Amino acid sequence: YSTVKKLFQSRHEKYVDRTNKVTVVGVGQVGMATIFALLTQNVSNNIVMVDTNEKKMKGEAMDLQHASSFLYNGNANIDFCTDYTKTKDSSVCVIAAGVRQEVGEDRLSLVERNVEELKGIVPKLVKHSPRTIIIIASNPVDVLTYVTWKLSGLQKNRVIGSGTNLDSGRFRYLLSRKLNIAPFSCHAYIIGEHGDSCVPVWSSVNIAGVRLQDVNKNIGKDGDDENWKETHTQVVQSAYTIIKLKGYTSWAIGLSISQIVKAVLTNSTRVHAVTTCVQGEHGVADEVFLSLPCVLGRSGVQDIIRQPLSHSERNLFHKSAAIMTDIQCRLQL
Ligand code: 6V0
Repeated sequence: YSTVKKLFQSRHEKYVDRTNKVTVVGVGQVGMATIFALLTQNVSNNIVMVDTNEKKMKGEAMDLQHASSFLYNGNANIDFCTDYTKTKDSSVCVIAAGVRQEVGEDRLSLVERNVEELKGIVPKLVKHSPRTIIIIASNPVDVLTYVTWKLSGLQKNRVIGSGTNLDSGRFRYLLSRKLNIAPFSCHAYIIGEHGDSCVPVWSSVNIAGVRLQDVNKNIGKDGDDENWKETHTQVVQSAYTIIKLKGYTSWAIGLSISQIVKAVLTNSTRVHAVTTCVQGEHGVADEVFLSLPCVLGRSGVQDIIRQPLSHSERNLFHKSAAIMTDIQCRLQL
Protein backbone atom coordinates (compact mmCIF):
# COMPACT_ATOMS: atom_id res chain seq x y z
CA TYR A 1 0.00 0.00 0.00
CA SER A 2 1.26 3.49 -0.70
CA THR A 3 0.05 4.49 2.78
CA VAL A 4 2.53 1.99 4.23
CA LYS A 5 5.32 3.42 2.11
CA LYS A 6 4.46 6.93 3.25
CA LEU A 7 4.20 5.97 6.90
CA PHE A 8 7.44 4.00 7.33
CA GLN A 9 11.04 4.84 6.59
CA SER A 10 12.10 1.22 6.10
CA ARG A 11 15.56 0.44 7.52
CA HIS A 12 15.70 -3.33 7.27
CA GLU A 13 13.61 -6.25 6.12
CA LYS A 14 11.31 -7.73 8.75
CA TYR A 15 12.94 -10.24 11.13
CA VAL A 16 10.93 -13.45 11.48
CA ASP A 17 11.63 -15.38 14.68
CA ARG A 18 11.26 -19.07 13.88
CA THR A 19 12.83 -20.42 17.07
CA ASN A 20 9.52 -20.56 18.89
CA LYS A 21 7.40 -22.04 16.10
CA VAL A 22 4.89 -24.57 17.41
CA THR A 23 2.66 -26.74 15.23
CA VAL A 24 -0.46 -28.23 16.79
CA VAL A 25 -2.06 -31.12 14.92
CA GLY A 26 -5.69 -31.64 15.92
CA VAL A 27 -7.44 -28.46 16.95
CA GLY A 28 -10.29 -30.00 18.93
CA GLN A 29 -10.78 -29.42 22.65
CA VAL A 30 -7.25 -30.39 23.68
CA GLY A 31 -5.49 -28.74 20.74
CA MET A 32 -7.33 -25.45 21.20
CA ALA A 33 -6.84 -25.37 24.98
CA THR A 34 -3.14 -25.95 24.30
CA ILE A 35 -2.91 -23.14 21.76
CA PHE A 36 -4.82 -20.79 24.05
CA ALA A 37 -2.40 -21.58 26.88
CA LEU A 38 0.66 -21.17 24.61
CA LEU A 39 -0.52 -17.74 23.49
CA THR A 40 -1.82 -16.38 26.76
CA GLN A 41 1.11 -17.67 28.80
CA ASN A 42 3.49 -16.13 26.28
CA VAL A 43 5.16 -19.47 25.54
CA SER A 44 4.94 -18.95 21.78
CA ASN A 45 3.45 -16.34 19.48
CA ASN A 46 4.13 -18.41 16.38
CA ILE A 47 1.50 -21.12 15.94
CA VAL A 48 0.51 -23.31 13.00
CA MET A 49 -2.65 -25.39 13.21
CA VAL A 50 -3.28 -28.58 11.25
CA ASP A 51 -6.59 -30.44 11.17
CA THR A 52 -8.58 -32.50 8.69
CA ASN A 53 -11.64 -30.34 9.39
CA GLU A 54 -10.56 -27.23 7.50
CA LYS A 55 -13.75 -25.27 8.07
CA LYS A 56 -13.65 -25.58 11.84
CA MET A 57 -9.90 -24.91 11.89
CA LYS A 58 -10.31 -21.71 9.88
CA GLY A 59 -12.97 -20.53 12.33
CA GLU A 60 -10.72 -21.27 15.31
CA ALA A 61 -7.77 -19.51 13.64
CA MET A 62 -9.80 -16.39 12.87
CA ASP A 63 -11.20 -16.27 16.38
CA LEU A 64 -7.69 -16.39 17.86
CA GLN A 65 -6.24 -13.90 15.35
CA HIS A 66 -8.89 -11.46 16.53
CA ALA A 67 -7.58 -11.92 20.06
CA SER A 68 -4.11 -10.69 19.04
CA SER A 69 -4.53 -7.20 20.40
CA PHE A 70 -5.42 -8.61 23.81
CA LEU A 71 -2.35 -10.82 24.04
CA TYR A 72 0.82 -10.03 25.97
CA ASN A 73 2.80 -10.10 22.74
CA GLY A 74 0.18 -8.73 20.38
CA ASN A 75 2.05 -9.61 17.19
CA ALA A 76 1.14 -13.29 17.12
CA ASN A 77 1.48 -15.26 13.93
CA ILE A 78 -1.43 -17.72 13.84
CA ASP A 79 -1.65 -19.75 10.67
CA PHE A 80 -3.24 -23.02 9.54
CA CYS A 81 -3.12 -25.61 6.77
CA THR A 82 -4.26 -29.12 5.97
CA ASP A 83 -1.21 -30.20 3.91
CA TYR A 84 1.55 -29.56 6.52
CA THR A 85 3.51 -27.17 4.25
CA LYS A 86 3.23 -24.28 6.71
CA THR A 87 4.55 -26.45 9.55
CA LYS A 88 8.07 -26.28 8.03
CA ASP A 89 10.87 -25.88 10.59
CA SER A 90 8.68 -26.10 13.68
CA SER A 91 10.72 -26.29 16.87
CA VAL A 92 7.96 -28.26 18.57
CA CYS A 93 5.03 -30.22 17.14
CA VAL A 94 2.14 -31.14 19.44
CA ILE A 95 -0.16 -33.99 18.38
CA ALA A 96 -3.67 -33.78 19.84
CA ALA A 97 -5.52 -35.38 16.93
CA GLY A 98 -7.75 -38.39 16.91
CA VAL A 99 -10.63 -39.87 18.79
CA ARG A 100 -11.29 -39.37 22.49
CA GLN A 101 -12.99 -41.48 25.16
CA GLU A 102 -16.78 -41.66 25.28
CA VAL A 103 -18.50 -41.81 28.68
CA GLY A 104 -17.25 -44.89 30.58
CA GLU A 105 -14.69 -45.83 27.92
CA ASP A 106 -11.04 -46.28 28.95
CA ARG A 107 -8.06 -44.77 27.11
CA LEU A 108 -6.59 -48.07 25.93
CA SER A 109 -9.66 -48.84 23.81
CA LEU A 110 -8.69 -45.96 21.48
CA VAL A 111 -5.39 -47.49 20.45
CA GLU A 112 -6.11 -48.96 16.99
CA ARG A 113 -8.04 -45.93 15.75
CA ASN A 114 -5.42 -43.43 16.88
CA VAL A 115 -2.47 -45.48 15.62
CA GLU A 116 -4.04 -45.25 12.14
CA GLU A 117 -4.30 -41.44 12.52
CA LEU A 118 -0.64 -41.23 13.56
CA LYS A 119 0.46 -43.10 10.44
CA GLY A 120 -0.92 -40.22 8.41
CA ILE A 121 0.44 -37.47 10.68
CA VAL A 122 3.93 -38.28 11.96
CA PRO A 123 5.83 -38.83 8.65
CA LYS A 124 4.47 -35.52 7.31
CA LEU A 125 5.51 -33.62 10.43
CA VAL A 126 9.04 -35.03 10.31
CA LYS A 127 9.34 -34.44 6.56
CA HIS A 128 8.79 -30.71 7.05
CA SER A 129 10.60 -30.41 10.43
CA PRO A 130 13.30 -33.07 10.62
CA ARG A 131 14.83 -31.53 13.77
CA THR A 132 11.59 -31.04 15.65
CA ILE A 133 10.56 -32.25 19.08
CA ILE A 134 7.20 -34.01 19.10
CA ILE A 135 4.93 -33.80 22.12
CA ILE A 136 2.07 -36.22 21.93
CA ALA A 137 -1.19 -35.90 23.86
CA SER A 138 -3.54 -38.23 21.97
CA ASN A 139 -4.60 -41.28 23.95
CA PRO A 140 -3.57 -43.83 24.99
CA VAL A 141 -0.65 -41.45 25.28
CA ASP A 142 2.07 -43.88 26.43
CA VAL A 143 1.51 -46.40 23.63
CA LEU A 144 1.13 -43.59 21.11
CA THR A 145 4.43 -42.04 22.23
CA TYR A 146 6.11 -45.36 21.39
CA VAL A 147 4.26 -45.46 18.04
CA THR A 148 5.21 -41.86 17.24
CA TRP A 149 8.85 -42.59 18.03
CA LYS A 150 8.78 -45.65 15.73
CA LEU A 151 7.04 -43.79 12.90
CA SER A 152 9.20 -40.67 13.20
CA GLY A 153 12.71 -42.10 13.08
CA LEU A 154 13.66 -39.37 15.60
CA GLN A 155 15.95 -39.99 18.56
CA LYS A 156 14.12 -41.15 21.68
CA ASN A 157 14.76 -37.90 23.53
CA ARG A 158 12.91 -35.93 20.83
CA VAL A 159 9.55 -37.71 21.27
CA ILE A 160 7.76 -36.89 24.52
CA GLY A 161 4.34 -37.93 25.77
CA SER A 162 2.31 -35.55 27.95
CA GLY A 163 2.08 -38.58 30.25
CA THR A 164 1.46 -38.13 33.95
CA ASN A 165 2.33 -34.43 34.08
CA LEU A 166 -1.44 -33.94 34.19
CA ASP A 167 -2.02 -36.71 36.75
CA SER A 168 0.76 -35.23 38.92
CA GLY A 169 -0.98 -31.84 38.67
CA ARG A 170 -4.28 -33.38 39.73
CA PHE A 171 -2.54 -35.19 42.61
CA ARG A 172 -0.89 -31.94 43.79
CA TYR A 173 -4.18 -30.09 43.60
CA LEU A 174 -6.01 -32.70 45.67
CA LEU A 175 -3.19 -32.83 48.22
CA SER A 176 -3.14 -29.04 48.39
CA ARG A 177 -6.84 -28.93 49.32
CA LYS A 178 -6.26 -31.36 52.18
CA LEU A 179 -3.17 -29.49 53.40
CA ASN A 180 -4.51 -26.01 52.73
CA ILE A 181 -1.41 -24.84 50.86
CA ALA A 182 -0.67 -24.01 47.23
CA PRO A 183 -0.47 -26.95 44.77
CA PHE A 184 2.88 -25.53 43.66
CA SER A 185 4.31 -26.28 47.11
CA CYS A 186 3.17 -29.92 47.12
CA HIS A 187 6.05 -31.92 45.68
CA ALA A 188 4.39 -35.06 44.44
CA TYR A 189 4.67 -37.27 41.38
CA ILE A 190 2.50 -39.79 39.66
CA ILE A 191 4.48 -42.11 37.38
CA GLY A 192 3.75 -45.04 35.06
CA GLU A 193 0.76 -45.13 32.73
CA HIS A 194 -1.36 -42.06 32.09
CA GLY A 195 -4.38 -44.17 32.85
CA ASP A 196 -5.86 -46.62 35.27
CA SER A 197 -2.54 -48.21 36.35
CA CYS A 198 -0.77 -44.92 37.20
CA VAL A 199 1.43 -45.04 40.31
CA PRO A 200 1.44 -42.39 43.08
CA VAL A 201 4.92 -42.09 44.58
CA TRP A 202 3.78 -41.61 48.18
CA SER A 203 7.25 -42.45 49.50
CA SER A 204 8.61 -39.13 48.23
CA VAL A 205 5.61 -36.78 48.61
CA ASN A 206 6.98 -33.85 50.56
CA ILE A 207 6.28 -30.30 51.63
CA ALA A 208 9.43 -28.19 51.94
CA GLY A 209 11.47 -31.38 52.23
CA VAL A 210 9.26 -32.88 54.97
CA ARG A 211 8.10 -36.27 53.72
CA LEU A 212 4.46 -36.96 54.52
CA GLN A 213 5.49 -40.57 55.11
CA ASP A 214 7.65 -39.41 58.03
CA VAL A 215 4.63 -37.64 59.52
CA ASN A 216 2.18 -40.49 58.83
CA LYS A 217 3.90 -43.82 58.17
CA ASN A 218 0.77 -45.32 56.62
CA ILE A 219 0.17 -42.50 54.16
CA GLY A 220 -1.28 -43.80 50.91
CA LYS A 221 -1.56 -47.34 52.28
CA ASP A 222 -4.61 -49.45 53.13
CA GLY A 223 -3.94 -49.28 56.89
CA ASP A 224 -4.19 -45.44 56.98
CA ASP A 225 -7.26 -44.41 59.01
CA GLU A 226 -7.19 -40.96 57.34
CA ASN A 227 -7.58 -42.65 53.93
CA TRP A 228 -5.11 -40.48 51.98
CA LYS A 229 -5.14 -43.29 49.41
CA GLU A 230 -8.48 -41.93 48.25
CA THR A 231 -6.57 -39.00 46.70
CA HIS A 232 -5.03 -41.34 44.14
CA THR A 233 -8.39 -42.98 43.42
CA GLN A 234 -9.75 -39.50 42.67
CA VAL A 235 -6.84 -38.80 40.30
CA VAL A 236 -7.61 -42.00 38.37
CA GLN A 237 -11.32 -41.16 38.29
CA SER A 238 -10.79 -37.50 37.28
CA ALA A 239 -11.02 -37.91 33.51
CA TYR A 240 -14.02 -40.28 33.75
CA THR A 241 -15.84 -37.84 36.02
CA ILE A 242 -15.10 -34.76 33.89
CA ILE A 243 -16.06 -36.58 30.67
CA LYS A 244 -19.35 -37.59 32.30
CA LEU A 245 -19.96 -33.98 33.32
CA LYS A 246 -18.78 -31.95 30.28
CA GLY A 247 -17.98 -34.51 27.59
CA TYR A 248 -14.21 -34.01 27.37
CA THR A 249 -11.24 -32.66 29.35
CA SER A 250 -9.39 -29.63 28.07
CA TRP A 251 -8.13 -26.83 30.34
CA ALA A 252 -5.77 -28.76 32.60
CA ILE A 253 -4.28 -30.82 29.74
CA GLY A 254 -3.88 -27.65 27.64
CA LEU A 255 -1.93 -25.92 30.41
CA SER A 256 0.05 -29.08 31.11
CA ILE A 257 1.18 -29.32 27.48
CA SER A 258 1.94 -25.60 27.36
CA GLN A 259 4.22 -26.06 30.40
CA ILE A 260 6.07 -28.92 28.67
CA VAL A 261 6.46 -26.86 25.47
CA LYS A 262 7.80 -23.96 27.55
CA ALA A 263 10.37 -26.18 29.24
CA VAL A 264 11.60 -27.28 25.80
CA LEU A 265 11.59 -23.90 24.05
CA THR A 266 13.29 -22.09 26.92
CA ASN A 267 15.73 -24.93 27.66
CA SER A 268 14.54 -24.55 31.23
CA THR A 269 15.76 -27.95 32.59
CA ARG A 270 12.59 -28.09 34.65
CA VAL A 271 11.46 -31.50 35.85
CA HIS A 272 8.15 -32.88 34.61
CA ALA A 273 6.66 -36.36 34.72
CA VAL A 274 6.41 -37.19 31.02
CA THR A 275 6.29 -40.29 28.87
CA THR A 276 9.67 -41.51 27.68
CA CYS A 277 11.37 -44.85 27.02
CA VAL A 278 11.85 -46.41 30.48
CA GLN A 279 13.81 -49.48 29.42
CA GLY A 280 16.50 -50.10 32.03
CA GLU A 281 14.81 -47.92 34.68
CA HIS A 282 13.54 -49.52 37.90
CA GLY A 283 14.37 -52.95 36.42
CA VAL A 284 12.09 -52.64 33.36
CA ALA A 285 13.55 -54.85 30.62
CA ASP A 286 11.20 -54.08 27.72
CA GLU A 287 11.37 -51.12 25.34
CA VAL A 288 8.22 -49.52 26.75
CA PHE A 289 7.23 -45.90 27.15
CA LEU A 290 5.86 -44.69 30.49
CA SER A 291 6.13 -41.59 32.64
CA LEU A 292 8.98 -40.83 34.99
CA PRO A 293 10.19 -37.43 36.20
CA CYS A 294 12.42 -36.05 33.43
CA VAL A 295 14.62 -33.01 32.96
CA LEU A 296 13.33 -31.16 29.89
CA GLY A 297 15.28 -28.82 27.67
CA ARG A 298 15.95 -27.88 24.10
CA SER A 299 16.96 -31.45 23.27
CA GLY A 300 13.71 -32.80 24.71
CA VAL A 301 14.15 -35.36 27.47
CA GLN A 302 17.61 -34.52 28.73
CA ASP A 303 17.71 -36.84 31.78
CA ILE A 304 15.48 -39.25 33.65
CA ILE A 305 15.48 -38.75 37.41
CA ARG A 306 16.44 -41.91 39.27
CA GLN A 307 13.73 -41.61 41.91
CA PRO A 308 14.02 -44.12 44.76
CA LEU A 309 10.81 -46.20 44.84
CA SER A 310 9.41 -48.37 47.61
CA HIS A 311 9.00 -52.08 46.92
CA SER A 312 5.26 -51.74 46.24
CA GLU A 313 5.71 -48.64 44.03
CA ARG A 314 8.26 -50.53 41.96
CA ASN A 315 5.87 -53.49 41.62
CA LEU A 316 3.06 -51.21 40.49
CA PHE A 317 5.40 -49.53 37.96
CA HIS A 318 6.23 -53.00 36.60
CA LYS A 319 2.49 -53.71 36.26
CA SER A 320 2.10 -50.54 34.15
CA ALA A 321 5.06 -51.68 32.03
CA ALA A 322 3.56 -55.16 31.53
CA ILE A 323 0.27 -53.62 30.32
CA MET A 324 2.18 -51.48 27.79
CA THR A 325 4.34 -54.38 26.57
CA ASP A 326 1.24 -56.46 25.98
CA ILE A 327 -0.41 -53.72 23.88
CA GLN A 328 2.77 -52.87 21.97
CA CYS A 329 3.24 -56.54 20.98
CA ARG A 330 -0.19 -56.53 19.34
CA LEU A 331 0.39 -53.36 17.30
CA GLN A 332 0.88 -53.52 13.56
CA LEU A 333 3.16 -50.68 12.53
P1 6V0 B 1 -11.68 -33.62 19.68
O1 6V0 B 1 -12.26 -32.41 20.31
O2 6V0 B 1 -12.60 -34.60 19.02
O3 6V0 B 1 -10.57 -33.15 18.64
C1 6V0 B 1 -9.86 -34.03 17.84
C2 6V0 B 1 -9.46 -33.25 16.61
O4 6V0 B 1 -8.56 -34.05 15.84
C3 6V0 B 1 -10.63 -32.90 15.68
O5 6V0 B 1 -10.62 -31.51 15.40
C4 6V0 B 1 -10.38 -33.74 14.43
O6 6V0 B 1 -10.85 -33.11 13.25
C5 6V0 B 1 -8.87 -33.84 14.46
N1 6V0 B 1 -8.31 -34.95 13.71
C6 6V0 B 1 -8.71 -36.24 13.69
N2 6V0 B 1 -7.91 -36.96 12.88
C7 6V0 B 1 -6.97 -36.11 12.39
C8 6V0 B 1 -5.86 -36.25 11.52
N3 6V0 B 1 -5.54 -37.43 11.00
N4 6V0 B 1 -5.15 -35.16 11.24
C9 6V0 B 1 -5.44 -33.94 11.75
N5 6V0 B 1 -6.49 -33.75 12.61
C10 6V0 B 1 -7.24 -34.81 12.91
O7 6V0 B 1 -10.85 -34.49 20.75
P2 6V0 B 1 -10.08 -33.90 22.02
O8 6V0 B 1 -9.36 -32.69 21.63
O9 6V0 B 1 -10.99 -33.89 23.19
O10 6V0 B 1 -9.03 -35.09 22.29
C11 6V0 B 1 -7.95 -35.32 21.39
C12 6V0 B 1 -7.09 -36.47 21.90
O11 6V0 B 1 -6.45 -36.10 23.12
C13 6V0 B 1 -7.89 -37.74 22.22
O12 6V0 B 1 -7.17 -38.89 21.83
C14 6V0 B 1 -8.03 -37.69 23.72
O13 6V0 B 1 -8.25 -38.96 24.30
C15 6V0 B 1 -6.68 -37.11 24.09
N6 6V0 B 1 -6.59 -36.54 25.43
C16 6V0 B 1 -5.41 -36.69 26.05
C17 6V0 B 1 -5.21 -36.20 27.32
C18 6V0 B 1 -3.91 -36.44 28.00
O14 6V0 B 1 -3.78 -36.21 29.20
N7 6V0 B 1 -2.89 -36.88 27.29
C19 6V0 B 1 -6.24 -35.48 27.98
C20 6V0 B 1 -7.40 -35.27 27.32
C21 6V0 B 1 -7.68 -35.84 26.01
